[in-house]
Amino acid sequence: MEHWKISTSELGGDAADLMRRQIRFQIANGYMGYRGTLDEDGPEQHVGVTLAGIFDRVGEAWREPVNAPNGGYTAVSVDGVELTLASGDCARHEQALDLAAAVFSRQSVFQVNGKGVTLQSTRFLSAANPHLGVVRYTVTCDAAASLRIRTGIDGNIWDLNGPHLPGLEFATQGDVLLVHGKTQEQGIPVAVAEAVVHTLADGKQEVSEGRNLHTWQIKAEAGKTYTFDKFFAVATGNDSLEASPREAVVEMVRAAAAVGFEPCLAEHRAEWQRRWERADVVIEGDDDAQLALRFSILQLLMAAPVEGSANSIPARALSGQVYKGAIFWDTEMFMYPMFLYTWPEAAAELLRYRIHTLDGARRKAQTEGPGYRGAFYAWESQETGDDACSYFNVGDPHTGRELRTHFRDKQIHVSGDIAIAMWQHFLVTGDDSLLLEGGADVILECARFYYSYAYYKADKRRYEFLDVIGPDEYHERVNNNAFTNRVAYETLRIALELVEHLRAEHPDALEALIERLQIADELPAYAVLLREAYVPEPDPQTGLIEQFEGYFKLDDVSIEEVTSRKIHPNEYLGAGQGLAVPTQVIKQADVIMMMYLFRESFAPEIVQANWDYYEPRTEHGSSLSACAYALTATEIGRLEEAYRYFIKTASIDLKGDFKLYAGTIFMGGTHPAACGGAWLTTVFGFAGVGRHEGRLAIRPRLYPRWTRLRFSLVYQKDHFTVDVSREVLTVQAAATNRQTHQLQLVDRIVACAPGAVVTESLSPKANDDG
Ligand code: IFM
Repeated sequence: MEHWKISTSELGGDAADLMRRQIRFQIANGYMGYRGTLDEDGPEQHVGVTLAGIFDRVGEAWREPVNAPNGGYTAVSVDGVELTLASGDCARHEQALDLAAAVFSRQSVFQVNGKGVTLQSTRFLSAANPHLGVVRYTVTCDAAASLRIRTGIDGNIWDLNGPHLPGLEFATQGDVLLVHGKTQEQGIPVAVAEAVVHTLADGKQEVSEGRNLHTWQIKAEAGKTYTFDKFFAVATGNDSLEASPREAVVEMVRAAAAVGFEPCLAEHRAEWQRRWERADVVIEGDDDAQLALRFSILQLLMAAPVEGSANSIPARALSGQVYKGAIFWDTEMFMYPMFLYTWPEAAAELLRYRIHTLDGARRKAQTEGPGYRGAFYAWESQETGDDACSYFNVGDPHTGRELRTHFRDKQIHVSGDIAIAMWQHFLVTGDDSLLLEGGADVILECARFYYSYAYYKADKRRYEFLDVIGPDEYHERVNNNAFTNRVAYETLRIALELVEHLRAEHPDALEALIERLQIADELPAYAVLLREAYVPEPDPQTGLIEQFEGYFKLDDVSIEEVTSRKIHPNEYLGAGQGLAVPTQVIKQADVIMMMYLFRESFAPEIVQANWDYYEPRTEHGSSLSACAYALTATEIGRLEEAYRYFIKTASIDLKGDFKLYAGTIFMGGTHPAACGGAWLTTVFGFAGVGRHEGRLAIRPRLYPRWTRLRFSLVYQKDHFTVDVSREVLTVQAAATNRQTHQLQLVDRIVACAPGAVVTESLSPKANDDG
């Protein structure tokens, strides 16, 4: 199990340590996430079974995803003493996460009245049936004892802004327990059922303290192990099921219980094996990097939306209700590329979510005005695509007051980020069906949005993008942010290329599209805007690109100086009066993010000049920042710096090295964008994978301590295994590939037929200089 398991025997710590542990050990299956809490935990320990794609609002509080009643609940008492880690009776505890199949397990040994009691459980959320969770639980006492086991569904739910399921109802159907309710805002039914398979003597069913339970009183024999298997299922009114959620979950747990624990686990493991065959990356020579990267990839694979759900991956995945369970640009820019190159069907699912929420983006353009049209995608997007981001999105920890932020109304780059991802799907898969499914509408509506947003500056004879926020959120309402302008430019370029593609390949679809969007009159104007759009270029003397107009005139003080001025440790450095606002200290990669995204467009000396300028001024206040620095560092052969940032991005959740609060806002959860950044840095960065002149191109610059990198890629629907050692780059094409590909290996173009193995020797220079 080397590099396939994490574990801890930590017992104590403060509330923050506990929270970080629960985040690290969470499991998910795209439909729901289950924080790494223990079987006996309840809302005080922040148990969360967070559901994908179902949201609710209570009063004026933020809308957030719904947490389901906890079907994984079990509590045990021995001789009248409840066994909990907090009780002080726990002598030894270990919990583990099996990365190969997202299986959580725990073993806790308690000492009660001189008797040793061991609790063990194994929990997984089925990858084969996403509604299903399964737990095997065992209790062993080393002396005769009076044992009480209570297991079932806990209807006491921890919410950030709930309760979302008030007035839960409890029922039984034969041996199956049921808890169900409806969301407050839309009355969407949510149901959880649970069935237990056991060989215990008869117990009883009862509803007690908000829980629907099976209870057993057992005269436990010394050394005997008491085992039972729990099957719980969750369904909501959002699911396409033949029966009602209540009927469906009862049916599901009955079926799973009839199949049994082992076969359910085997089916789950088989699905995980298929996932890892696609997405695993082997790093030889560096155990820390291997574990951190695998853990990062696991986070993305666990969060991949269920096929056909048109859901996407929220900024904190399914680890809780943080950030309103919303989908940000994080998904397309940081997570999506891994799926695109390893599991394109899942990548398409992520983009379908944007197709599905296009109307929400259209509504936002109209309401955020003045005169905006097209698709202004939500900064924080939920199920309809309307923006969940509040105008006051951060709190001041001194006064508790909400601070006006402009994330929602000014972070316009999000539309272009989505359009770029949509076009990438076509380029990398070679399949334009997603464009015909609505992807083309998304691209053209994003272009239309920028067309409606641009200002013509007559004296400069150019179109500008004013009053925006770039990726660096500490500087709001700036003009001509380099990243934003380039993304807008690229969106318009893609839109026109798309039209040409459709004209050549699908003229009828183009005609229908133009008619549907009523865009015929505007298209020529997009070409003019493209010609005359202002895209900041490097200064000819310094090579620097100014992040936005006036940035270089801001106070050039160090990050240490700015942070030393804080009065409260959780103080937010941006918004109106934030300490970073008058300075050149930036929150996250901005120009450098642009240099990663458009890496074909910048010469190494330009990247280098900007990296050296912006890096000391970047506070990395966002988990999205480190990977952009890592990636661009590989482009310029700064492999030590690249590695430093790689480890930062890859181990954020593994080490729990993240903020729990921004201002007054709780932010604890996983960081799937950083996890995606770990994959990007490894595969696009150290292995040098990319597209060049329409070909799959690989130009390795292996980190010196790594002796080998091995991974799989899917390109134009064909499969390749890539193996980079210090001496040679080897690409093996699957025998089932449909065509011969022209690959660019370092500087050579090589034909790679189905089943062929092609190699390129790597000089030490190739690896070390990038
Ligand atoms: O999308 C990011 C943003 O760039 C920085 N603040 C956090 C958001 C969610 O991760």
